[in-house]
Amino acid sequence: MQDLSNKKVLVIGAGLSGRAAAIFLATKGAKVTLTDNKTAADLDGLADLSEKNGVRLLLGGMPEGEAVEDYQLAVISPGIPLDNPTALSVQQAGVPLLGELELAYQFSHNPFLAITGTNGKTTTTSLLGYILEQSGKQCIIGGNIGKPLVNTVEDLPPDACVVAELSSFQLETAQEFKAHIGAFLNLTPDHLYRHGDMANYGAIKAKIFAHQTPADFAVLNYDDELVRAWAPKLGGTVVFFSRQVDLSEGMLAQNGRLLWRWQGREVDIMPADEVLIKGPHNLENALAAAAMALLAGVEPRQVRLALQSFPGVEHRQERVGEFGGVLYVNDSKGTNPDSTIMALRACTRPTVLILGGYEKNSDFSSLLPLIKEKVKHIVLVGQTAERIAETLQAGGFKAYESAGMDFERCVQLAAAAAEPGDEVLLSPASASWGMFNNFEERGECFKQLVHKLGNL
Ligand code: UMA
Repeated sequence: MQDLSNKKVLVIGAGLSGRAAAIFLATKGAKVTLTDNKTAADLDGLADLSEKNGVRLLLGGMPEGEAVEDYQLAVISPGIPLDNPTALSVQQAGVPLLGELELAYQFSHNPFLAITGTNGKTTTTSLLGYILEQSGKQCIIGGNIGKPLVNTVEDLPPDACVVAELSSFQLETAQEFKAHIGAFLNLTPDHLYRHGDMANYGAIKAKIFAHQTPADFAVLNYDDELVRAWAPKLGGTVVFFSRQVDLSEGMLAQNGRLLWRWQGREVDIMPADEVLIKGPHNLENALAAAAMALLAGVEPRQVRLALQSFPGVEHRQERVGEFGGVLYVNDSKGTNPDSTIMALRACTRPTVLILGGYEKNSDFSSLLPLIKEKVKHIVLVGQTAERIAETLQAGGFKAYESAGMDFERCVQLAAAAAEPGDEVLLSPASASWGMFNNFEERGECFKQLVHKLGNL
């Protein structure tokens, strides 16, 4: 990577990613300006960051007279689209623009084990990190999972690796980035308001395999047609995983066992029902993580031990507790219809479902078959409530009510509708924005409200 000392760098967006990038760039001697649409009043801790690191702040948007062409580099936050006015003016002025992932990659000396896909990224990333750690391999776990990479990648020992959850937003600005082992889990509609169509969304996700050579690995879900179709176009060695098909090579779930068929050998890893995280989608996540770990040199025995003990991820089908015979499950990470479908598939009790949140123009009709099969009552909340109500009505499902924008009331209504033996599932099929800063905040709020109800 270039020498950044005394370079004028603009960081766009002062969230997690932008702040980490600004601090990192400042430690490299760059003259950093950090800009955000929000004002100082809405951004906690920025004054302190600015003072400690000598970062100039431009808040409440970029002022009119700011000479964008004077910058030598711009680093954009993943949540900000490239057609944002500041990003456009930077590009028009010919200033190189990259994201924090690319910055982290350019300063890293260790291999990246990276995971993308519409759903399951967080679980697979956490699980892979867990397998590596349990087997004694050193790694850091970060990226879209909520931990910026740029401030941790540089100081790793030579035999460590970077385990990264990567979103399409992060991959969009990748340039030289290469995953030594990359995995593409699945592709279903999400973020299309930003990426336009599925072809473009898929192509951005497939950038996880850019620059790979046969010495690198592209781990693909054979059961997902859109993902499988990338296989002939990739430079890396393709390794399939499949829950459904008895392939001659790859990581497979066949006849109730996890099998690793690779380079002419078959290793029987374990019985599939010993994998602690449950549901068909979690089995796919386990197959992907196991394949990546084995390719990274972990012994099959250690993969088995880790899969037997990995408890899952917070806010992802997380059991909050059972109160009055009702099980409460927090799936706040269910931010699109497909992830809610997966959560519903794993439900074994009559379910009261909490749906709704920020409007991303998702089509909710795909939820209807499972709703009719498993759900007895729905409480709607947030911006998408009205549109989901129309979908439910059109689909002939009438057992729903709306809590408007009142999240506490929505949890109370759900609890009131549940009887002993039921499950209350928060899996909103929508992002949290508009009511919360992120899905973690929404999940924490849900858990607190549930415990409050439980203590009554
Ligand atoms: N902002 C502007 N102008 C705009 C839009 C936003 O200035 O036009 C500002 C906001 O006021 C805010 C900042 O940009 O202060 C937010 O930046 P951001 O949205 O990139 O959020 P970060 O806090 O930096 O978090 C980002 C990822 N967020 C998104 O991609 C939306 C986090 O993923 C990631 O964990 C974090 O970097 C660390 O890498 C979250 C996410 O929702 C979990 N990801 C999406 C998903 O999983 O579906 C992709």
